[in-house]
Amino acid sequence: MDREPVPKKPRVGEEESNGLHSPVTLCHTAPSNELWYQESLKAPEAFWDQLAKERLEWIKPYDKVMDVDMNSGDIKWFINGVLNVTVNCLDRHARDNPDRVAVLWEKDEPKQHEPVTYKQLLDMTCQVANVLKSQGIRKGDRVVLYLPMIPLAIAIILACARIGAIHSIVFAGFSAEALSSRINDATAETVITADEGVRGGKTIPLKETVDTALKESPCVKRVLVATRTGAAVPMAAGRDHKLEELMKEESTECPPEPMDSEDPLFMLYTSGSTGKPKGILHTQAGYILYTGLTQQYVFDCRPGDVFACVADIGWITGHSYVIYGPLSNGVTTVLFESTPVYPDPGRYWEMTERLKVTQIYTSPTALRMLLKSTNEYVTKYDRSSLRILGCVGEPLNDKAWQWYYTVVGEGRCTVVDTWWQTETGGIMITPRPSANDSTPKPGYPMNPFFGIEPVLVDDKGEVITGNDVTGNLCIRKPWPSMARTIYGNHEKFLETYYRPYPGYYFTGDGAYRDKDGHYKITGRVDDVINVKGHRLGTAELESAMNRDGRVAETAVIGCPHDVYGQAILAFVILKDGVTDDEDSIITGLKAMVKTGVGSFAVPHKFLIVPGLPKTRSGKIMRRILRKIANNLYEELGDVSTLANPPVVNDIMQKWLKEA
Ligand code: 6R9
Repeated sequence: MDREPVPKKPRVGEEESNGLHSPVTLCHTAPSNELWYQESLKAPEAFWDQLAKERLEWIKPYDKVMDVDMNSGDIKWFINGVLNVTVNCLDRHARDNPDRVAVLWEKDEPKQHEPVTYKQLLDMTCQVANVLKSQGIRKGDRVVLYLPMIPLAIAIILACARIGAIHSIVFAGFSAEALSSRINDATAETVITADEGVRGGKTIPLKETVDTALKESPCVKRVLVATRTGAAVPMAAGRDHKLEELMKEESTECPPEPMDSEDPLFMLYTSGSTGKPKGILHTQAGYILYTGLTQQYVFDCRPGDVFACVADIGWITGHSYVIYGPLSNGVTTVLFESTPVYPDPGRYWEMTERLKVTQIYTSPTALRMLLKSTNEYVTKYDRSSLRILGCVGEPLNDKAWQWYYTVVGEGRCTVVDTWWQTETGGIMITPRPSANDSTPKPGYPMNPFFGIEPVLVDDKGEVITGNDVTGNLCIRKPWPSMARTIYGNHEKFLETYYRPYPGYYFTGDGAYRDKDGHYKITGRVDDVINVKGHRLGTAELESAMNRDGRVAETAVIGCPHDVYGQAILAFVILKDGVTDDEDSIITGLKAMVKTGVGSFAVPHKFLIVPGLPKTRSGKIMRRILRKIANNLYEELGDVSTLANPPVVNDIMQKWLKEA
């Protein structure tokens, strides 16, 4: 072959025996990094082949790097390869550095942390894996996890991966109903939970919520209950078991199940434009390769680093950057159980000083909340260990970027605003600190990661070339951690991601490419709203509220909020003849969302209106509602297609009165 070989990186920390596992170590020189990016697009097979060989431990090598058709959505990576991701995350590090800290558990209780070494985590994982096997759980079975942020949760997740069961983590803030619908969609026979969770000094009744959920989930045969607080919780005879008691009976050795590269690893539900959340499915080899690679390069992760991604394990950020990415690289990952403001807004920075955190990865909402307090909460702690300040989930506005960079980082650390999605598995667009990239611009995730080729496409499906342009954000080339399907609904998968713009993966986001070719995300182009960095489908919230017998119809939109990014605004039409006062209706609707989805999804504002703007075919014109909620009355656009024009004025009057 006449192509240039992928440039070898200078090895970092070679003198340290506890270096990152991979021979492809960190790159600090701009030219080779840029070369590497070019190479990744020019010869993707060779690029990913080298990385997969060097970074992963295989039980049996693969025959072919990839077989992906971006038109039909048929996706396969590392064909016929056999491996186990837990060997890559645990065994190889426990073998070389058994006493290295794998997980630093930052407990909810202020100033308390507990280390778990690679050896301990491997032992714990194997014990849980043996419990799962003794309970009859086999490769391919779905296991639903509803868990607090405790080290045993990581062992449970990895135990599923050890035996080849597919984990489906449901964020522990979801309601019983939301949990039950996810259990049923996956037809899971096993649920693993804990007695209670603890967050911000409050307890969360996890087992109780599971019990309620299971009334509607007859498929569940067993519930394993881990201990966090030791609270006495009801245990159904024959169905419920204390996990730690079962673990005592089991050996700390469990051979890893040989898994095909394309066997499912996990599913994770996310909101789309329709009412029903989608179980996004990720597979083995590609996911573990890409999350490890991005964790190392985006965060410039070096041997001995203490990496603190403070996301909950119930979201994709927790999956990829609390668990799989950092553990595959053999670094120390922080498991943060608390909130940014408990016991006070200095929590992150006090933790940074105590644990000597080198990278912190949080959300714009958390930053916007923190910058409201005096800077003393930050400056009184020693933050000299920090090198990289990361952010994800929603646009990082200029004010929050500046505060992060100047106050938290003292102008010394690199801010990485990373753009990606549940569906992409790992970070896609990001400044690359190890690339000595051009100076990051506030509000810009900047550049595609290795192998990623973003394109902007207009509504007709034409690729928009040149710079200083806006369009629908799509991805042209396949990457290893791309989602493979929606569990049980491949049609929906194709319809959502591959049919809108044939030949491309469609992200659902809009983006702007500036004159220098850097990317900025302009927001969702579908009916998904993003509140505090959490994706919520408008249809999901509406169907929860529509169950209130007094309501004829509802419409939910996102409107700008200075802390949450977007606030949820609900327009409500009552049935004829309903005379209840507005407060009682709003209280009822809040309760509906709380039970239907979870407290975190309760709308911030309700507007009871006489009607909604609709097209003649009966579709709600959200565009008009959004303009009203943004006080853009002059820009309502063409209302001639409305079936009921006077309603716009009624809504506007109501909004002006109450906003
Ligand atoms: C990882 C994660 C994905 C959606 C995505 C986009 C928004 C994420 C962003 C961002 C602007 C960023 N988003 N990162 N918007 N700038 N840096 O958040 O996954 O929960 O699936 O959400 O979040 O709209 O499409 P997920």
